[in-house]
Amino acid sequence: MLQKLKELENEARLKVKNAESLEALKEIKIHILGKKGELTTLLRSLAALDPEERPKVGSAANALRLELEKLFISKEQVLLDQSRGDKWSIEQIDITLPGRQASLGQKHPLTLITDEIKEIFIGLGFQVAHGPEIESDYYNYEALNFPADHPARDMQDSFYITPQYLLRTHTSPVQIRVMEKLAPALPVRIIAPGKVFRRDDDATHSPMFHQVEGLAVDRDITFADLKGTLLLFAREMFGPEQKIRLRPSFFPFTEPSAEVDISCIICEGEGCRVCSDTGWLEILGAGMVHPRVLEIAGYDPKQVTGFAFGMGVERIAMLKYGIADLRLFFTNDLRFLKQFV
Ligand code: 2NM
Repeated sequence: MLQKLKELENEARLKVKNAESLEALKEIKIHILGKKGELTTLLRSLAALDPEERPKVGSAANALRLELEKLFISKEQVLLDQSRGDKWSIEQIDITLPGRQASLGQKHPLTLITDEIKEIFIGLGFQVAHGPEIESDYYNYEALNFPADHPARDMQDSFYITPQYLLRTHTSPVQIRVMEKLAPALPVRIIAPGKVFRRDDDATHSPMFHQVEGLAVDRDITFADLKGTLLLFAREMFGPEQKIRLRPSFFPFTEPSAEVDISCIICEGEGCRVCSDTGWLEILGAGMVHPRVLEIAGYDPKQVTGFAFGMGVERIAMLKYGIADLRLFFTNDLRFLKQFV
């Protein structure tokens, strides 16, 4: 019997040593230590032995069982390590390869233009102010001297949230809010960039677009200050040879009011398709702040005056970059957006 055990042990050690996979090892284990395995069967046959031989053979068989279990575990570990090693050798990393370039985003063309406009006015001593995009009827219209029956106030022309609140149709309410806060302190020199909303939607009008409005209030601010400021802006933005032209106009919040043209940046005043053969491009509205508006905001219109202006960022971006279709700004086609750095 002991001889049989020895043979079983030798056979098991040889098979385990030669096992080449986890599956093969499992087979061998079942064959030897399983319920119907060789060693298990042998242990069961102990009952038939002589009573005095039984303990000796029994303890040897149990010792062998423990020995073999340990052997299987260590071989299993070896095979596991091997299979991981194979995987690593497949997924080996070539550390000499150049890294994959991470693609960085870039600023939207409208942000680039807004930044440029801001820089110019910051250089002139203006500060940048912001305000809510949902405005009250008071700040959007009333305080800006829009009469109650003005067509812009119609539900058809603006986006109303409630009869009291609407999406701002211009950034002028920001100017009122700042004046209210500062008055009677002087001077006021601010620009208000941001989104504005109007009920328009076609090839040349988007229901959301961007404005930058400017405001200067102080003692002795004149129309000449307005003209000088706008001429300087035009030259910084479009080139040192720029001219500007003012034509009389009307806004409820300024008096007098003007439409401001720059000389055509395509033909330099010669006349072309872009400027409809006039040599001029309209880019701004402007004027002297209406005394009513100053008064409502908390200033004494007998003591102070102010100028204000407003421009559409999309229009300036289209002129500067030669963009033909307004909708390109809002459809987020990367082939378009990637062209601006
Ligand atoms: C424009 C044209 C003219 C303007 C007026 C004011 C305020 F608040 F001071 F009254 N802010 N912006 C203004 C004046 C805006 O945009 C075409």
